Amino acid sequence: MSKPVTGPFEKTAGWLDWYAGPSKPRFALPPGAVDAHCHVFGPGAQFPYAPERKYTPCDASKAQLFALRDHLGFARNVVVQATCHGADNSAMEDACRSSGGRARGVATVRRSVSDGELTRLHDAGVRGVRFNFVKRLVDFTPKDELMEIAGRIHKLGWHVVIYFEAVDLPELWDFFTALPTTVVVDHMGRPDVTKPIDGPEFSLFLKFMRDHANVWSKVSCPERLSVAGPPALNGEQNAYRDVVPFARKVVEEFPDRVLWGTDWPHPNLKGHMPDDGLLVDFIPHIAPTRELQHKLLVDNPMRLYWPEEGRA
Ligand code: 0GY
Repeated sequence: MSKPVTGPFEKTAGWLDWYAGPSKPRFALPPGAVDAHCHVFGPGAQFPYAPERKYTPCDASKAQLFALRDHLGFARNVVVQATCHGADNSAMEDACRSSGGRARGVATVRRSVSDGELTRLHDAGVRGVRFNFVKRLVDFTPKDELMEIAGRIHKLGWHVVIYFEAVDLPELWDFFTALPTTVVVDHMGRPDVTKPIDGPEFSLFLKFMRDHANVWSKVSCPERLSVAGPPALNGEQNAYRDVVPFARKVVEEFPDRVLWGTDWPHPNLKGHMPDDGLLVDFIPHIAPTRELQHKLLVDNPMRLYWPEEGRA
């Protein structure tokens, strides 16, 4: 893969560039596997970053994303709008349109979005909107505006992706449980993996999924959630070992409502930038059987993002 470059924008101080020489995974992905959470950043010269952004990344283009897809052995991508692009979905839309049908997208929209724009995004491959409640990433959009958007995109058959921190779930519960669509939680609602798996926070998250059959979860981002750290520090077998019980619990209890993604190019990581090949090697630790792996990587994302192909 080519190396990250900086465009016309100054990167946020301390920004870690994505890993340019990922290893080949030892874990063989099933044919048709989907990387269901990844981003494109710019390039800033072509798709400028949003004025209201909270960080300025290094560029991470669609060509670099597709090269990573092929290198790791994925067949398809779901490109999630990153907050550094605000509600300007151009880079994500361009990536979807350039993918030959191998990428679908999740957009960020405001109340002012027209029906025509929604139709255009749908034609490009967008199948969801993302509502972000992580304070360091966005200024909040009022909940009545989000609920109005959810009602509109529900009619298109789209879903809502939600991103929040575990401590905020109680306050957001009523809003989340009133959403009319399928709801996909990013990164298991960011559990604090130093806390017990059967403690109140993660128990509430499991209850959220148990009591609401429309709620799905991405079991992604061990590199973001781990305190134990990456393979280089701890030996490959123990990579991100503190995240394993949390992710495995979700995969085993809700095998038909889980998704996995690389999260390339890994915005806002401190300390280390993961080798995406080793991230793929994490999958069998959280989905130990071929059946679970197939649901996680093929059946579930296909059902949500390419339902017209009717494979699951
Ligand atoms: C992620 C996580 C993060 C960032 C974003 O859109 C974004 O800026 O999603 C984060 O900083 O935790 O899923 O990529």
